[in-house]
Amino acid sequence: VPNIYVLQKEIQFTLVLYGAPGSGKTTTIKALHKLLKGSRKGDIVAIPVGAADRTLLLDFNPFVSKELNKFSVHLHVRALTGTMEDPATRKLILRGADGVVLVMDSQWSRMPDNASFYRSLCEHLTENGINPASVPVVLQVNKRDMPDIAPMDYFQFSYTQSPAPAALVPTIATQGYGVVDVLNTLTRLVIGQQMQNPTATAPTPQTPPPQ
Ligand SMILES: Nc1nc2c(ncn2[C@@H]2O[C@H](COP(=O)(O)OP(=O)(O)OP(=O)(O)O)[C@@H](O)[C@H]2O)c(=O)[nH]1
Ligand SMILES: [Mg+2]
Repeated sequence: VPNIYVLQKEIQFTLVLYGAPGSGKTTTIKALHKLLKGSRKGDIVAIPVGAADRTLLLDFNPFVSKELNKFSVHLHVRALTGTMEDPATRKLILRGADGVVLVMDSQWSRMPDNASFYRSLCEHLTENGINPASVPVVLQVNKRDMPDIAPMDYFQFSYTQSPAPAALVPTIATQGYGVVDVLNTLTRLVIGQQMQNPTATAPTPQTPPPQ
């Protein structure tokens, strides 16, 4: 649930990048850091969470949102990196998520991994007391430059269960293509949900899949 400080006119929220090892989470965070204007971004911080796993944090400096009644928006972006063998850390990373980027590798050979991380996303959100249908999810369909990739329609048709991604965004994280679009799309969804549903506790109706 976003922290909203009405007196200070500030809203803080956390976006989590979730996806199979090798899908492109670290590359996406690095690309965002490189592409965003200096005044907007903080540093990338790596926090050890186990022998092989680390959490990457990218903190944005607060920026004023016209959409949100001139509130200043303070964005935290978080991703787990490493083997993710421990389901406990996979679950932990989703705690307090206000929006999720589900990063998928477009290659046909990665589909079983994509499907398994999609399923575990639903499970771990539920275990964290978050109704999967109430969290905006953007499907980041990464590695569009690789050979043997599934078409965008494949992702569109395969992932329409709860949590149905509100948007699909094709990316080539290594080239920075599409990553800012992912961030903007999800930020807009989280803010939009917040404006419709200021208490943020009542579950919102599930977003229909995009046309
Ligand atoms: N061709 C291509 N390679 C990519 C793309 N995105 C990431 N990669 C490569 O895929 C590999 C894995 O990317 P990472 O960003 O480390 O993946 P990750 O999700 O952070 O992986 P873990 O930290 O192990 O969970 C790296 O060699 C990247 O350079 C892309 O869009 N196109
Ligand atoms: Mg990584």
